[in-house]
Amino acid sequence: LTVGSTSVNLFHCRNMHLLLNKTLVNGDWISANCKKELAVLNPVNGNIVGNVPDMDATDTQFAIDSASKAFYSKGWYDLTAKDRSGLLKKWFNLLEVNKQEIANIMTAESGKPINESLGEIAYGNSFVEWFAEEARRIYGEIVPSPHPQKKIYITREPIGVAALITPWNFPHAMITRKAAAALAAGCTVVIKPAEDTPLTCLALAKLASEAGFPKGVFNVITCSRSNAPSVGDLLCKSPLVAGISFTGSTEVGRLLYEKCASGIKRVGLELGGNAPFIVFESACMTKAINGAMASKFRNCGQTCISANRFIVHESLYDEFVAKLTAAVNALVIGDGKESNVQIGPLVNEAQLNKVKAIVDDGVSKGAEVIVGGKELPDKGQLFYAPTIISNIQPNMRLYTEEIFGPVVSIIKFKTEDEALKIANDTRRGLAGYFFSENLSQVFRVARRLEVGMIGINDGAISAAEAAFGGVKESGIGREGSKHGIDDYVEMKYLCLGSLE
Ligand code: TXE
Repeated sequence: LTVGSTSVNLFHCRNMHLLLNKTLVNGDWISANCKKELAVLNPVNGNIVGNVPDMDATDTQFAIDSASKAFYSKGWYDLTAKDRSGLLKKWFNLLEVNKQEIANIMTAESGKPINESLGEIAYGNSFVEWFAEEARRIYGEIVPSPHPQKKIYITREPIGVAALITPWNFPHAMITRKAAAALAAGCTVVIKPAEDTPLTCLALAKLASEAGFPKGVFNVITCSRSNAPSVGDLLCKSPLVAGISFTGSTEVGRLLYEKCASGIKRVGLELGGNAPFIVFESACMTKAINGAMASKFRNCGQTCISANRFIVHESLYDEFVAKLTAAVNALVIGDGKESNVQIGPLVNEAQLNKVKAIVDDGVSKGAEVIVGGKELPDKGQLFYAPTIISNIQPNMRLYTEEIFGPVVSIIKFKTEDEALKIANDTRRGLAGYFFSENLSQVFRVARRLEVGMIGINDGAISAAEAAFGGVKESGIGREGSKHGIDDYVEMKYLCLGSLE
């Protein structure tokens, strides 16, 4: 079945075999039961990039049933770890070969500059490669027993069906970071990508099926924002789903966590942040400016680990502001399909409105715009100027909320204690950054910052090898690294008595 027609508005692509208008459930490419479709828009100009099924709870139930059946099927349950590793390696190779086409789709549906899309794909693929290797290292334990007649074994087994709900800001990497870990562990997956960016997810699904994952192991539910609550509700409440992994807003994360409580379901949450970025007196200014630009303006500031509050020592303040202003003024803004563009549009109107409202709130309470602070309608429909704002106060949304846009909020400090108090004055605790050439200060501050990840003299911190996740209201659990498997395996204790 085909859903509607796809109006292709892409570029550089002669052969778009990955731009799909159907979704993968139970090994088949299908349309929605309700025959409704969701138009995916290019944020630069509002043109339709493609149409996908707008699936509902009935479709979701079918996907859950398929994933559950596939979990126990011979073709999957009986595979060895080496076989699962081999499938992941094939998927990785196909993702590498097709990276330009995936990047084109991603840029068209998210507005992300094409070089950043390619960068995200390299990052996203690295999780598939990493977990292909980790699949073969999911070891159990043999524990010294206190009883001569009994032996103690601990095995680590896949939890079952894993539901993965992902956001639009990293349409590829947020999926591979979860799905590759789940598949490596031996789980089957039901993925619900964000309504803004389902096309990248479908491209990944197509390549997973080409890699040979058995029918029902890899399922995708594409749906509109209005269907997301009923789809999410079912994923959380179905007894056939063993665990949920969610990346998105703290508000939705909290809701899903509550829904999972009644079934005592495993939950992994990677939620929003409010990252401090501290520039201490001993900082190297070049590193601090490069770090600020990398951390703040990647994906137009729509990154959960993006620096949110810049806390700068009074002795460096003027120089930092002047150099950052020069760097911001040099940014190339435009349609991300052009290879020189560094800043694209915000992903949708809701995000643009959020950025505007947060800046307006600050300005009404006395914040001062140094550069930017306005929309750029001549660039396209959802563009907001890279912005620097000073005189930030704790009662402003610029201080308390994750802005998720290209806005630098600067606060001046005098002492290390004062900087740390400001940095930790938030219920969020995902990433933090600080710049210092003083080694004792490096270890002191790293210990006291209440976050899950820290960039020290560095503004770009992600790696498949490292444990990604937050503290406080920024989440539960870690993704990537050897710990990324933990959300998808359950320990089982075997007590083996005498066999005679
Ligand atoms: O997130 P949502 P939004 C933060 C960031 C941003 C804000 C809002 O501050 O400005 O959240 O963004 C699905 N049941 N982050 O509105 O709503 C939704 O369809 C089940 C940080 O886009 O959390 C999408 O797939 N699913 C973040 C996903 O949740 C539901 C990345 C994320 O959407 C649902 C994105 C429901 N009831 C935003 N409601 C990060 N941590 O990187 C929504 N969804």
